[in-house]
Amino acid sequence: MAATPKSVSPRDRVISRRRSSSSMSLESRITRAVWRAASEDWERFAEVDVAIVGAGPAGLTAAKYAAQGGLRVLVLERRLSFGGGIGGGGMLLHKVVLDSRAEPVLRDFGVRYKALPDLGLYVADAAELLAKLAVGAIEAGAKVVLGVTVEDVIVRENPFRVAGVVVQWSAVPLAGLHVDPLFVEARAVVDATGHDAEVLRIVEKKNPEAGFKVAVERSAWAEAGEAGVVEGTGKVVEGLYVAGMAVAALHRVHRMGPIFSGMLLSGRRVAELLLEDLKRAGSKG
Ligand code: 48H
Repeated sequence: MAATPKSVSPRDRVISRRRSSSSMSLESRITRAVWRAASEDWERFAEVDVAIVGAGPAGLTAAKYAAQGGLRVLVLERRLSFGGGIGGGGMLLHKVVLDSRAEPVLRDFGVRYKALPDLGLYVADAAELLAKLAVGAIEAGAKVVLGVTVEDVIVRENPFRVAGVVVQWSAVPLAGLHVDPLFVEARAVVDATGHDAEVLRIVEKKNPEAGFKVAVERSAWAEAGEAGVVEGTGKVVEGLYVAGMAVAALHRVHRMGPIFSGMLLSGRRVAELLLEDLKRAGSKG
């Protein structure tokens, strides 16, 4: 008796069509695609113009304006998400506060906000602000890599300068593993790590010859804090810049609560300084 031909299920038909388009399985092609594209990127990350540590409001704003100005910008973020302190809004309520000084930046990023004329303030949705800051930075050409922790810096002496960052997958310290890191050489490093000013603290602790001290931020005084963060933004030592809340730790500025104009303006300010300094020194293109 002749065997009845086995019916082919739609799923098997899709699989066999995909197989015939390539001799490799889909699994093998997925692995190759991730590996190839990631290694091409990491080869470029070995040497960049600017390494920004932290994808909070200050870091992402700095990234957009620096990349827009033609610098090769890499943002390294420890978490698997963007936005730093934005997502928590004001005490977990989903709004953040801004004021008219931040209006040009909000417009550049296409962030919608609502004016509250009786209060002299603007409000925006935390989710929209963080999403649009990230989109703005990426569309300007900055690369943002999540899940990477900066654990040290590269230095050179006579005269002292910071020449890049030392990076590790965030999962490695979390797992308590002893794994040697990799390096990202950068003409400028920006500490945009927020309240903890992590990069500044590492440089201060390991390199007293850098000649600066990191203090602690001061208690809340919103108006003074907003102004002080922008005023204190800038170069700390050759090759090392500070923006955002990390400025407060360096210069003993007051905290300000969930108002973010100072963070955005600080990010824009540091990008302007980077463009002046690095363009003057000649871009590596
Ligand atoms: C990689 C790191 C590392 C590291 C930290 O905290 P952020 O939002 O920082 P800013 O300065 O952009 O904004 C501060 C603002 O969010 C805030 O906290 C305000 C206004 N507070 C006022 C108040 O009164 O409390 O973002 C910093 C980012 C975070 O995403 C960290 O995960 C990341 O940096 N980060 N990434 N390597 N070593 N350290």
